[in-house]
Amino acid sequence: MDYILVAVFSYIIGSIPSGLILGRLFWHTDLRAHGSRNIGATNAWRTLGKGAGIAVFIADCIKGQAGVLLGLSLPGTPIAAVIGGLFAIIGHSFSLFLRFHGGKGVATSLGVLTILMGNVTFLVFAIWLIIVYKTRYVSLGSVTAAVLTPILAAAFGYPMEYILFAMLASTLVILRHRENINRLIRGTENKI
Ligand code: NKO
Repeated sequence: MDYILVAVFSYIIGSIPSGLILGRLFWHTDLRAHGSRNIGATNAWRTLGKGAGIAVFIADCIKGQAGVLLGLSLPGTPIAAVIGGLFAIIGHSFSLFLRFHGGKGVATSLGVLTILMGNVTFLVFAIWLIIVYKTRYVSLGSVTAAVLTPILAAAFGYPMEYILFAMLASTLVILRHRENINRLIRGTENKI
């Protein structure tokens, strides 16, 4: 029962469309009508500038952290933390408030990782930065980081629950980037 409550509350927290809210509130812009039409930090940066990108990144990251912390408030196994994190990411990507549309789960996943696996967070973030800096394709950085996350989680010897979380989150993030991947292959992907 407790696990279900964690899942439900984390899903609701994850569903809060930070990018859409911040964009509308401070820039009077609906991100869904500009750039890649995504509500994530990248499109906020691309459409509204650096400040908006960083603000949306932080807000989306906090949603992931909140989900995990909610799970960690339960005594017992790491499974509750994983459920909290995973449902925050699911909420972000299939938002209750956006008719089950939403973002791509990158910043929210990173938020979860900051609490569950500090060293993996540091490494994937560094790799993401290098790829984005060198290629200017944010999606390429995000997909590569997603592929590496479960591998690194296993390499560092994290509990099975965390590795399973990394595999599921990674799959979700990659699936959410299907159109980006197609554009990367065709050479028509947006740069930042
Ligand atoms: O607009 O389709 P777009 O070009 O915006 O956006 C593609 C982009 C969407 O993602 C975002 C969020 C950007 C946050 C940047 C933080 C860096 C994250 C480091 C890696 C995270 C690893 C994910 C782990 C999954 C298990 O991609």
